[in-house]
Amino acid sequence: MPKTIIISNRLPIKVQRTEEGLAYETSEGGLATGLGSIYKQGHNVWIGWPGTYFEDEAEEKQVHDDLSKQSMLPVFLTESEIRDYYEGFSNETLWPTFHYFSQYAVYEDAYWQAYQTVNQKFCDAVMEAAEPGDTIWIHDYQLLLLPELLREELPKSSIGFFQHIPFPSFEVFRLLPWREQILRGMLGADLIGFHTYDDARHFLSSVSRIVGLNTAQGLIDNGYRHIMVDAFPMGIDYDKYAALADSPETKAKIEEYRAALPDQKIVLSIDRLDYSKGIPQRLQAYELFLKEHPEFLGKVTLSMLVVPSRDQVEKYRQLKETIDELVGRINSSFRTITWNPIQYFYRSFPIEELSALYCVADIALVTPMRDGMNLVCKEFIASKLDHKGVLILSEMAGASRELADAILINPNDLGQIVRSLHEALTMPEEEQMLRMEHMQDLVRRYNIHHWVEIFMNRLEYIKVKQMSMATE
Ligand code: GDG
Repeated sequence: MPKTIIISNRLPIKVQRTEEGLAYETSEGGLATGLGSIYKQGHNVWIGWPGTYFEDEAEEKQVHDDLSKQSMLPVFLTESEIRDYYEGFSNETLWPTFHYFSQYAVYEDAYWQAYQTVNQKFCDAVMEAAEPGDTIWIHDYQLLLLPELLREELPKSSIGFFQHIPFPSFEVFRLLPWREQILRGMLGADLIGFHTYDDARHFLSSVSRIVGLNTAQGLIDNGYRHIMVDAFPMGIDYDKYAALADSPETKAKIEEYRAALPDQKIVLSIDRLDYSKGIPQRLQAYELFLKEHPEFLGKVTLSMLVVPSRDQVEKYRQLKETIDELVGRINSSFRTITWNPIQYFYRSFPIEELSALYCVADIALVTPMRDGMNLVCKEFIASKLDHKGVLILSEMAGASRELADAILINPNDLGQIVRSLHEALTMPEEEQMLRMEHMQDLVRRYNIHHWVEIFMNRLEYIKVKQMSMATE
């Protein structure tokens, strides 16, 4: 019986060492929810790194046995692989390049070597589980070489690849010394998906100019197969966020927050710590807003959550310092005994508290410099049961292609962000509700389950099309 194999760098699980031994916490992330309906069925399996380094083989064996009961197969990485493949090539070479921060990119041969080794390691793990006829779905930029490695082993199988981060224009992508190997790696897939048409278009243009293949109509002809490239904007588990907003736990938190911030307009900002998210620019715009609109002093609070991420990488440490300094400067310049302009949290929150924050926020300020999609803005929309609230959204987020009823801004234009904040804070309720309801219809319909279904159907379709083209 053919099965589906999902592969991502991280398994949807956190392993913790407790006094009673190893404990496993399953991820609540959107991808895990969407794919949960697939990988938990029959013999289907999810393959990935469990996120931690294990010192001895006995512990690895235990993790392997425990996870296999939950349809997961772990790929173990050594300390140097974590450093060079994950923190190195994935996060210091590919991440900055793909987010148009190529000045931050590190071109290090040792990183590239580790990236190839670990992609091969993933291939070996897949080969332990795979049989002819299986469908394989590979996720994201840490595994760009895997489609081709698997194609060599399983020439006839269905291989899908989805990239969760942007694909940059040819002029930026070409800067990578390993550009051709990377593209050839991706071209092992039958279907290559991105969040937006622009990402797909950039990818096709790189394939045409670097590899020299014909890419007409989003179909790449490599002489053996036709590979389809398309946009699949990812959605969220809408019902989950709507139900959370209605839960007694969230309602209790909402009361608590409202009592703590009486008569305040709340502007919400939530991101992982990352330079692609535009956090310093957002703070500068807020500072400018307070200077230009003194009538709002004492009446507006920026609730800013920054979730710790990649703190082993130097650029992220520097970014944290920049944010700390800006928050300190703004709070010390503007605060009064009874009011603080910014509530800044550098930690992650339980999902019920996140939900309560989405509910109480009057404005979500989402201003990434670049973002593949951005799910935070969709979660904010799903949480607004009273249909009130305004989304200010960067044009550089994939989500902006769908959410035309947000106030769209260029994150480099601080004056425009200031004007948008003012517009949002003074927007009549009827207009807020009209815009919000439009966005809710869209986010509800194009949810995570729809995304999974569309991708899987398209993969099936291209396999059938390949066969009919081969016999023509
Ligand atoms: C990559 C791409 C693309 C945040 N703080 C807390 C928390 N979160 C959750 C949010 C949301 C997720 O983290 C962040 O998702 P994003 O989409 O905004 O960003 P990335 O992590 O960069 O994801 C991105 C995505 O992949 C999917 O393809 O949209 O462009 O960069 O779900 O809710 N969750 C909890 N506590 C927190 O404090 N529980």
